[in-house]
Amino acid sequence: MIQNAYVGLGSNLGDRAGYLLLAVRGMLDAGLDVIRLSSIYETEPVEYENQPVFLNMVAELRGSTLPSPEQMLARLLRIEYRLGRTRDIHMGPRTIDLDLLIFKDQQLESEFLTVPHPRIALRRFVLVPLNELVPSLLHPVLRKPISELLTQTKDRSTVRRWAAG
Ligand code: PH2
Ligand code: MG
Ligand code: MG
Repeated sequence: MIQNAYVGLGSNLGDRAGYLLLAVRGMLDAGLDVIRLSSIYETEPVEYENQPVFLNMVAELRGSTLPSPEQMLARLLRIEYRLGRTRDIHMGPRTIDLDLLIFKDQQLESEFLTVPHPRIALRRFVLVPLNELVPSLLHPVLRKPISELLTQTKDRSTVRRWAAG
């Protein structure tokens, strides 16, 4: 049983670490109980490769105080908007991207939201920080632990712990 929810954060424009931290503040201000953060990682762009290097991290949110997944998505989108997120190029450069990765054991698919996020197993920039927080968490659809998804992923992109400066 997964108790909590997991949000992926990413930035590759401007003050990247500043945007990650403002987004964490934004989640707390929106009543989303952030209880743990992974390290920050510098990550090679994947899927749409011709763009600046990213900083990525994962936040763990306390499940007992969460709104519905749809309500949560609305709050995350509002934070993105306030931090200057625009949507010009699909998968392209952004000040901040907040993706709902996992919401307890829930599975849902609507026009606006698919949970768990469909690309978790294809992205080292998600698997590495998620594995730092919860290596034994069983993916609700794939039924494998995050640690195993990480060793089995076909993604070969570079992900390394980021040191400021
Ligand atoms: N997000 C994408 C596409 N590619 N690559 C990295 N390294 N990090 C991201 O956050 C990212 C990406 C679309 O959301
Ligand atoms: Mg994304
Ligand atoms: Mg997104």
